[in-house]
Amino acid sequence: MNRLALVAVAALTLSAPAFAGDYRAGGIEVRRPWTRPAQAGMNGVGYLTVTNVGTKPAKLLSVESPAAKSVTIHQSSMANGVSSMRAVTGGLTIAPGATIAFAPGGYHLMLMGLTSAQALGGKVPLTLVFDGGRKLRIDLSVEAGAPKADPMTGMHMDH
Ligand SMILES: [Cu+2]
Repeated sequence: MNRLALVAVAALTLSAPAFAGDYRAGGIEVRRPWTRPAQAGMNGVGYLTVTNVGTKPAKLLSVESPAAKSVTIHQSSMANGVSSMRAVTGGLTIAPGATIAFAPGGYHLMLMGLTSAQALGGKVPLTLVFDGGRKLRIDLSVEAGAPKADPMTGMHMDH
């Protein structure tokens, strides 16, 4: 996909309230949940965008999945040229109208100990647990991801 096409897709996603693969329930909206292919027993990494479309703060407390032994919220950061990641404890609060992006280099969901392989084109079920007993059941779609972020993925896409 060339650069122009990518820009067009991004603009379309921003303007469409209910894109395929998006979820909305209980004042929470999730867009474009995805992950990369991974082998069983390895760790997977989930990405998505969460928007609080309600009028009160929402707190993402935990994430559950039958596809992994456990799921934790992680945050990557760069300090002095060194990339590191830490577990986010105590949940993640999203202000009304705010969006939190889980994306390469920032927040992400670590799927620890995958119970089966994540194959390209497949789906990985997740449940996002928010305060107030709200739960949002979503599927991460297994995609090759942005070639820029991972040169090896780009090479394998040429097959
Ligand atoms: Cu991580």
